[in-house]
Amino acid sequence: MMTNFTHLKTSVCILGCGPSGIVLGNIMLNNGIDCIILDKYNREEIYARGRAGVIEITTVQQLKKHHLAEPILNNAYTHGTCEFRSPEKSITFEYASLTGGDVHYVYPQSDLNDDLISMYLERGGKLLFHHEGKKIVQNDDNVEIKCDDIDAEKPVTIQADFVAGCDGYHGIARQSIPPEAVETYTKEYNYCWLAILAYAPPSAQHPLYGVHPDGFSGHMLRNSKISRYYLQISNNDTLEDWSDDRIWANLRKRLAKKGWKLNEGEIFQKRTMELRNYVMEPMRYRRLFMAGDAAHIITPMGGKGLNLAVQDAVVLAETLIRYYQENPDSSYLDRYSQIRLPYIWRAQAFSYSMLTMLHAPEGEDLEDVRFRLKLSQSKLEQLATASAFAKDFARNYVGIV
Ligand code: RFL
Repeated sequence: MMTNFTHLKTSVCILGCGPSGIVLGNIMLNNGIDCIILDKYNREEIYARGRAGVIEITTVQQLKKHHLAEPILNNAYTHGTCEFRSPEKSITFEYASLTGGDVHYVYPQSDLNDDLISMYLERGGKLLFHHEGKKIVQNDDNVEIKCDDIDAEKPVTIQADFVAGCDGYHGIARQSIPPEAVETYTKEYNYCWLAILAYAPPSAQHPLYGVHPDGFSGHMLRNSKISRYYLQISNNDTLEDWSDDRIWANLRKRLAKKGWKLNEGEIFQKRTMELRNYVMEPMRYRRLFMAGDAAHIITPMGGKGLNLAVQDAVVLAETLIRYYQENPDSSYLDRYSQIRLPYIWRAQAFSYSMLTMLHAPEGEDLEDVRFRLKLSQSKLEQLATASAFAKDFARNYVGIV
């Protein structure tokens, strides 16, 4: 007979199967700590949420330590050069030469996530797809996660010692924390990005960042047939305002360089992307630990979000393993947040500084806009001429901690 209610028990319930959730789950499993991962989507739906995949050296090293780096080491390509272009000049920035050879690994986030799901399932990990977390109930000696089994249309309760909120910025974990229990910091912008994917071969061998009075533009490499582009647009713009012809004309203008030609092709995806920064302190509320985008959001500038999510998961896993294996006082668990926050703020600081360096400032105060434009130009100039500035930028960009 079908029951209309399921009750499960585990040590750590992981809400969300994005990069932070699946990395945490794999490390728990490999260290003999019982866990259950649940995600509101199925595997194909999770895979379909295509995102970029600039992976830092620190992320690779941390995954290596836990035998999870193989997908990257076997499949990623690397780059150690990018180029900044403005109407006045172009700077080819060979950052690998300033970092002692450290480079970025490029591997799509959806492939990495799916490879890690395979590793987890092959080792017998428990993963509930199509289970949507609805409510987190904190008790003195356990926590209950109330969710819906979407396929069976029945409620499920998972009782755990701890819950990891790895369910992204719009998930339920963040909403379950009383506002007075944490300090939050937010920054919003009066411009956003148009993100474009086109069937067009890359127009350069490295990423291009265009700095132009009309606004920022970016050209990122995907593969030999598909390229990604970004354009800074106004928050008031809609997709209808940006015809394909207008997009190509803007990319040609904002990335212009003598003798360079933009390869064009059929645009098959365009979407607007809000830019936002957000940090929660601490990243723990009683039996709930927050990781990845659920705890902090960063603009895509500098490619830090996935990296922070994975690095959170590794530190959280190591903290929980020590807690279970050595039974320290529960205040030991505070160390997760204490370790992670300085790195998160460092990434926020770098990403913000890179964003403001490359974007045309917008605002009503024209004198302020003119002043900030000159500051951006000075920073670009320093990348080419001031070795200490360039080295510091390179180390932060590549993610050396
Ligand atoms: P995710 O990846 O959002 O995963 C959260 C998971 O939680 C599930 N979920 C729930 N499950 C059950 N019940 C609920 N109530 C649930 N609510 C949500 C969701 O289905 C999902 O599977 O969070 P996580 O793990 O914190 O990972 C964060 C990263 O995905 C994110 O920071 C990066 O994608 C950011 N990012 C980039 N980061 C980089 O380091 N390098 C990059 O090159 C890079 N490029 C990007 C990016 C993000 C982008 N977009 C779309 C914002 C490029 C783009 C276009």
